[in-house]
Amino acid sequence: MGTRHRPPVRRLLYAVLAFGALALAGCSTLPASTLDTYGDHARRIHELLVPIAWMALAVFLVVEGALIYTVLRYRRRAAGTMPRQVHGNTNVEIMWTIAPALIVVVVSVLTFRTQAANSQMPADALKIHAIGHQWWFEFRYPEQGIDGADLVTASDMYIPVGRPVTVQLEAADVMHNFWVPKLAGKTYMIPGKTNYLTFTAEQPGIYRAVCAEFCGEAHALMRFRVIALEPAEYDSWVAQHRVAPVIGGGGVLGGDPNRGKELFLNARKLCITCHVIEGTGAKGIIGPNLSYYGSRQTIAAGIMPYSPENLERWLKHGYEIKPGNLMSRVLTRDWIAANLTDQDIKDLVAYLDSMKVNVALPPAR
Ligand SMILES: [Cu+2]
Repeated sequence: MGTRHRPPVRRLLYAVLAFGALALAGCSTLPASTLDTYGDHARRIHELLVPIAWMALAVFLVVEGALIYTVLRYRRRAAGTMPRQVHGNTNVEIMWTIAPALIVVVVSVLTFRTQAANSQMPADALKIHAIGHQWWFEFRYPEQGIDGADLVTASDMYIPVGRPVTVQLEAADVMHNFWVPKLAGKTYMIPGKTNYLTFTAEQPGIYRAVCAEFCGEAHALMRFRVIALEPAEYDSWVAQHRVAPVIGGGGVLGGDPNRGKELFLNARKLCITCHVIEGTGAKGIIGPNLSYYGSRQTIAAGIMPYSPENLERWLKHGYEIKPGNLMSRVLTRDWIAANLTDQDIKDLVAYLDSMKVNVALPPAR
């Protein structure tokens, strides 16, 4: 006799159950869970989700229960027998028309209430412009700039805890979508159209966030962090950021930050073609503003933690780490081999790492 085989249907069922269990487990443990909220906007959506989920469960149980009951109760028992045939039942038809209509009304009222609360824009909210680019997020602070220029950063959006923030959402190229699951529901960034999203972070924390709209080759590698600081700490971050960065510290990885700065500002090394560093001649606007780069949480739009070692890897192998990224269309493998020595890269890392803002960082949530 051969070995016993499980019927394929049962194997499929096991696979579906296992996948479902894993998926559900993921909902509560991933750092980007919408079920674990730290902001008013996300919490209101969660509070809407819960009653709707219970209603959906009740509908599921009633419908599936009736189905299973009917299948068992009226199954064919003996050859040639037929159950009693009936045509229509007015009471049942009225009931199954009214019940769904009532459910839709309840869901609509709850949804409109949540939408109204979530679209409020208090006048005292902090205004931040968020701009989606392929494939990174830019953040501009018009209220905190100097001499009419915005305070600008990228990939890390700093906000104060307890104060509403109104984010003005725009896109530089294609559609993107701004989503901080633990703080606020996702909102589109659309070229030529401005959307607004207001939310308040209720606890200090570093919150993961993503682009939630497929926007091209590196979409899956387009992330950011929202860093909610206590108000005094946030004010300190702003005050430090309003001053042009200077080289502080002696350099990392054996690099020379002063030589790194010279390389950075050397037009033939191309950094200044695309990047700004406040207070220097670097005024390119295609790529992210790199002022105070040494305080970034991540490199290459959220795809790896910030460290001098990772920054060195990024500058050497960006074309492999984030395929499609615009910098690698210019800084190809061949261009890097011809124009930057290993020591040049260490010096650039030392320069970028030397510009730091001192704030006490909150826990990652
Ligand atoms: Cu995107």
